[in-house]
Amino acid sequence: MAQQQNKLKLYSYWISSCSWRIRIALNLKGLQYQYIPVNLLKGEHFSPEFQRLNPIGYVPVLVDGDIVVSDSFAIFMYLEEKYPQIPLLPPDLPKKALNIQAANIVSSSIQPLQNLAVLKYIEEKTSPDEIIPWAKFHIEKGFAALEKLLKDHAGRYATGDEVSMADVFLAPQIFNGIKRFNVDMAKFPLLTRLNEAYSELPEFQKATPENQPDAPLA
Ligand SMILES: N[C@@H](CCC(=O)N[C@@H](CS)C(=O)NCC(=O)O)C(=O)O
Repeated sequence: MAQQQNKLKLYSYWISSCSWRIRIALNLKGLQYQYIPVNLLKGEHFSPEFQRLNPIGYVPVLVDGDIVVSDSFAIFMYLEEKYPQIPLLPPDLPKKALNIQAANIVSSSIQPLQNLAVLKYIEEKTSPDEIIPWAKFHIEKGFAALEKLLKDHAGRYATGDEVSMADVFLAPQIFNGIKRFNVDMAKFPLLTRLNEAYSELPEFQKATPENQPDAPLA
């Protein structure tokens, strides 16, 4: 069983939902890590040093000794295999597939469409007024699919009564939908209920943007 030998390093930005997923996973797995802030608004992700770690220049990046992994999905899978003591993927194959599907809806069919770089592009090519409607449209499409996908499987959490991968990806995305893009959550009762359940868990609370060292002082 792999023990934690090196202190992990996480390159993260306080409000980045992709970084936030990994903060939750690390907390749930009880792994200590060093937090290295990358200020996206100041463009620190475009620096040559950061781009050497992740050529596409996005957070998060995890450094584990000599190993560098970027992309939250890849980092999650890496952590799951390297640190299996507290698993976040269920052994039951259909349930595992459901978790991967739900997580991937967030990470490939929702978040990329509301990423900073995409919103800047929309703003430049159309107008600042198009940003929120664009993001909202894609988030709501994804949320509608997630409601349908999970409705017959959810327990206290997304795929049952144990916290698992789907929850790790859902929590930051639901928060973003509500706080940054004014999504009307009345249309998504299951996601609303899950969001309430997440807010009670210390591992999720510790990972929220306002609790990060690079969060601006209120
Ligand atoms: N698929 C990647 C996406 C990473 C990503 O989009 N990160 C955002 C923050 S959540 C970022 O660094 N954005 C910088 C930019 O858009 O310029 C992942 O899941 O890690």
